[in-house]
Amino acid sequence: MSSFTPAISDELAAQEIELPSWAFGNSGTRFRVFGTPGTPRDPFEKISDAAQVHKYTGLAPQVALHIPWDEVDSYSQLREHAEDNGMRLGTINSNTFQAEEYKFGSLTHHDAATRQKAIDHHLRCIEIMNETGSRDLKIWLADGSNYPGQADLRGRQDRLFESLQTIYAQLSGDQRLVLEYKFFEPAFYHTDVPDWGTAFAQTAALGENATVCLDTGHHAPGTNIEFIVMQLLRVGKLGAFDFNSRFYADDDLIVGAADPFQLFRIIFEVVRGGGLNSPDVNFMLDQCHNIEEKIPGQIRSVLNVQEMTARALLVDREALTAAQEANDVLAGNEVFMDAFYTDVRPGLAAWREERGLPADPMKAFLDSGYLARIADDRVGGVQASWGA
Ligand code: RM4
Ligand code: MN
Repeated sequence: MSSFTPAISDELAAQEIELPSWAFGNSGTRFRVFGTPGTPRDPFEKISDAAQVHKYTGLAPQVALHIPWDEVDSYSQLREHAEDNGMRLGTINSNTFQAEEYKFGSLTHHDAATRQKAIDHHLRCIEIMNETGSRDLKIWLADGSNYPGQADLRGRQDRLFESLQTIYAQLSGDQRLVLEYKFFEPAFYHTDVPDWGTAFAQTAALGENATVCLDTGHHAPGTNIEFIVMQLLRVGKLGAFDFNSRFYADDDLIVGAADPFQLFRIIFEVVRGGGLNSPDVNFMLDQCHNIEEKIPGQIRSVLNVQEMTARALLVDREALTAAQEANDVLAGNEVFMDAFYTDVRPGLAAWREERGLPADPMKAFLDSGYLARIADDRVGGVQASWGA
């Protein structure tokens, strides 16, 4: 028997984490893209790989696509393939950072034709969403400038809003626009959507189906990310997470690898703010594996998210509130830290077994022989993300 209360077990059972298709393709650094045996040859194979993560963890039934990296002739076939593998197609991520025209910007560009090209790309993404059954269009822009005086900061912000409005108007039903911010890179002086305040201002003006995506790797060092989580949940604008971890910049490392305590603090605020297992908040991973094996890397990440969720759910909220209201600084901190230091791994292993999942998903996957099989089958696979 797992040691969790029935309420905690139920929350854990409801948790879903979306995988990024690009985690399964080749990626690298600015200096080199390293290949891996068994690299997918097409988006179908990326989904097959993602399905392995779900098969062994029960945590990840949805895959996000990146367009054009995941362009296929038939999205209904891709959807069928996903469904045959027990998966759903999820967030559609747009890409306006790899075409020549976007050198000086996309949705913010001063040239109307360039802006239109970027808008059209998003309209194409919405068409794809209609075929894949996806709810969310996620926009991350590489737009920015490198030198003071290079660009009209205000004009770009105004044009961004106009472009987003045109895109937003094409959404239907429960579809959402999710705007992701990042404080720098590839631009170094200014970025057009650098922070949650800008993403909030833009999406608040668009309407209620526009929300903010918080990528945990997109803040300046030392930023109190859990505070942002709290605030966005409080005002009903936290639409999605891109989870990953970082030591320095946008490192896109395994979730929880660099700072497990930060992950705990973030997930605690999600729980506190009603964002856990809420349809309003999509938990996605945004990681690019570079030197480690890709499927095990994703397995490690989703398990880390699950472990921190279990720990966050263990916080004795009543005792915490009592300590806070008594101004008992040390008691409040102790209640919080007690949950963080609890080793939930044996409890989760038992919880998994109760549900017919392997107690040790990583070992079960490695023992399955899947990696050797794809290494033999998929000679010449070059599906790439950053290297494309
Ligand atoms: C960006 C951002 C986006 C992701 C791309 C690959 O830095 O995090 O979410 O789609 O990388
Ligand atoms: Mn991201």
